[in-house]
Amino acid sequence: MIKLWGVPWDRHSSFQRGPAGAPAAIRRALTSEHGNPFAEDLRDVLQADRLCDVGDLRLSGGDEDPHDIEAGALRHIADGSKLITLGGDHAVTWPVFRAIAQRWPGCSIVHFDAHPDLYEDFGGDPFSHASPFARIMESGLAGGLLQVGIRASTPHQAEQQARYGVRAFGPEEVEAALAALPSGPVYVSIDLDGLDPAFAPGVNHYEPGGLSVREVLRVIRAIPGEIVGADVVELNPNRDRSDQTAQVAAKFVKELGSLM
Ligand SMILES: [Mn+2]
Repeated sequence: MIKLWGVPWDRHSSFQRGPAGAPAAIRRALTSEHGNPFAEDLRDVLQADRLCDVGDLRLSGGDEDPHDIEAGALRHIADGSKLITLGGDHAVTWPVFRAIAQRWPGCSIVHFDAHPDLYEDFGGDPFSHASPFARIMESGLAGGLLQVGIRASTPHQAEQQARYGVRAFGPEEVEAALAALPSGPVYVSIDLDGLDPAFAPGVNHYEPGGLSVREVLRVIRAIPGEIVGADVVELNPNRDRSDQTAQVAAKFVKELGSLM
């Protein structure tokens, strides 16, 4: 079974809050009567015995939040389930991945984003939403990190990519990314700002010139390894237009659910 849970956590966002409201917005889009529950391969993903919505994690807002997120993820996968996490901002990925890596050691990561999110710390915050992959890569818990859609990096983060052997591909390098996809267990992390703002306007950090929805789906479908977990993060419903970005997030949940 695949569990869908929300982590309404945006305490470590650097620019503005909002992604804590994303799980509710994505659920509304997922179950809206404007669409149907079938993925593109005609699988009825939303049946409760396939994609089971286990609700949102309750967070205290204190320093124990990361521990609570990791413990919550561990609890959900303890019965053999796979997990799709609705952020929240990208800071959720570090504690969630810690849980995933306990069950699937050496799991690789395929990460869609405009930004590498590899800052050693951001404004003094090592748990910033701009730093989750620095924490993951320094921990040695990931078998490798492949980034797609990167177009807003910095010299510091380019150094971090080299230091940790990260394979990064810009929006014009989708074919090269397809050829470099990892086998073995894979965790998929989708920051919606990896997409062009034309497709996903409901994010905090606009970075024009990004991926299309179809390009992300192409890459996900081409992953040769087993997808053992995923997250969709950085939706800010306050900046969305007519739930357009929430619909994109819901689409990724459906297609990931079917693939998983
Ligand atoms: Mn980003």
